[in-house]
Amino acid sequence: MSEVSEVFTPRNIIVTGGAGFIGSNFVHWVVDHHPETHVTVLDALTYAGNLDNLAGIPSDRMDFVKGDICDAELLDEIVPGHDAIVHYAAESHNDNSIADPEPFVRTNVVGTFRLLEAVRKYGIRYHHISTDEVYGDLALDDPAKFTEETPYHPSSPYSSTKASSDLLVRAWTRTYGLRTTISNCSNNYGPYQHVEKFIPRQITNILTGVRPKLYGAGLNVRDWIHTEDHSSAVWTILTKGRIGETYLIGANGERNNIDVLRMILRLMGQPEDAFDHVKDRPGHDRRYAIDATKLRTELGWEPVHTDFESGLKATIDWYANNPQWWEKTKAATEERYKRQGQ
Ligand code: NAD
Ligand code: TDX
Repeated sequence: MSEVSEVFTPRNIIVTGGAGFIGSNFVHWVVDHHPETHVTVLDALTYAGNLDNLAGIPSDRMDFVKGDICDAELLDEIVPGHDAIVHYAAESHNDNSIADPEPFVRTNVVGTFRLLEAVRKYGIRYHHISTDEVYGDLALDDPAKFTEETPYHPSSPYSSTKASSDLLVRAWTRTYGLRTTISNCSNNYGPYQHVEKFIPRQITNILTGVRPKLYGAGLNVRDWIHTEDHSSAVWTILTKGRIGETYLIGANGERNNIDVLRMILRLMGQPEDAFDHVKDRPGHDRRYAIDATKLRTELGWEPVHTDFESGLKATIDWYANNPQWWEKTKAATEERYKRQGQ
């Protein structure tokens, strides 16, 4: 049994990747719920980062630093004076990792190494954001779900770099006594998700008169969680989690892709068969499923967005009402997919 942590009250945190989909949701969540906490966002603003995601945050609550997590000198400049790093920055898309894995090794593995070295040097807390994909996949008819004890078995270049980064955190914690926690979350959905990902891609396809694209037969299962529930879980783990521990985050949201796509089509007033089957993803994981008992029972966390259909409807409305947010990236994203035959 590892050390029982006292409740940690972070006053001045760095959020890496805070201009991305999930990181920016966490920044808003902290600003809205914790007036005592100041946030410094460190983000390289890659194709996936967007400062508009942080619009409306008062300047006395957040500083923004444009920079690369692999830049050790920059970390020496900005880390002192902070009491924790919450590390979201990553190359996050499986299909991109299959087309070009190198940025994934650099940002996800080397970037995490640089942050851990800075945490070691300045003696601050560190929370590591990871994914359920590190556990590989489950068979469609397997009653099992992933737990914190499931062996690592990643399938894609993306998930293998995330698994590598988790292992670095564990080793730095044991060897150097770093004060860390790790969370592995299932598939997120909600506003501000890049149009390369499944749900926003299909919504914005329909909005632009393009038929949605389903990989293979569409029987693959993902365990969906609203990104706000992910944010509340991360705050819970950062403040109450036991040092050195891993917590799985999930909200019992298992659904197969074809059912999600049909729901999107129905909610958008389209025939449920108005989509194309396209080439499957190489190595496509069949099913993810999270058992979040440890997080729920030990730390008392509960999701609030438990009605997937109403969360999906609100997400569709957000994309329909905010075309200026996604239109500039849509064409380039679809060009990339076209080259991959998807
Ligand atoms: P995203 O691609 O939307 O955002 C990633 C952010 O990181 C961007 O703002 C980007 O500019 C920034 N970034 C990338 N490389 C950087 C670098 N070298 N230095 C500094 N900043 C850099 O990703 P997301 O979907 O918001 O995912 C965030 C985190 O959550 C990732 O660690 C991902 O592995 C994890 N995660 C995602 C999901 C999901 O469903 N999307 C599920 C579980 C875990
Ligand atoms: O056009 C598509 N058609 C399709 O059928 C796309 C983009 C995806 N899919 C399928 C592939 C997956 O089975 O939909 C499912 C979800 O795909 P993604 O949105 O690419 O997510 P996934 O590969 O499951 O990974 C996501 O969840 C775990 C995030 O992108 C990761 O960052 C996170 O770690």
